[in-house]
Amino acid sequence: MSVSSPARLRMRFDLLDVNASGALTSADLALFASRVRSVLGVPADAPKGRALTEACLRFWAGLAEAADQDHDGEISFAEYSSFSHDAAWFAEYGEAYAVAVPAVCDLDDDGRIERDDFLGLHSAAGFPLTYSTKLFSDLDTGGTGRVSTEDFARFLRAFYTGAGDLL
Ligand SMILES: [Ca+2]
Ligand SMILES: [Ca+2]
Repeated sequence: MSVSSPARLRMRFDLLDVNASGALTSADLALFASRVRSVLGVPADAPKGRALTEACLRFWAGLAEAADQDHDGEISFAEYSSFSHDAAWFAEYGEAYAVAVPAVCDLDDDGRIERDDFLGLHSAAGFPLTYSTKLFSDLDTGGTGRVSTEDFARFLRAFYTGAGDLL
């Protein structure tokens, strides 16, 4: 199974378009954060809940600044397609997200994410189950039934900035 670059662009856009409106807005990132908190049972005012919300706002701010060419508060697929989450963009706007998302899944703070929590996150994000189970197996290199938060963060960075195929 692999996801080519054009397919990944569409997949990323669809994943970011959490409310399936056909465009990306701040509401999508807010909805993502609230769904993830809900599925994992993390209160909005818990430190990791707050970190996730702030990371999502930052991600949105970076998207709006870089990709909303007509400044209408929405990022269309065409606008998204002409933008790239390059490493410099990601370091500024995506890094907090790449840290906060794995952290919120690591409910007992041991640096490992349980399979159910990993799959729960991905279902909250609208990620197809066939991909999330495959991704879990790929990241669970030791076959321990857990994925390290660092490996998951590394995957998230590559998912947004990498040019090669993933999954
Ligand atoms: Ca949307
Ligand atoms: Ca726009």
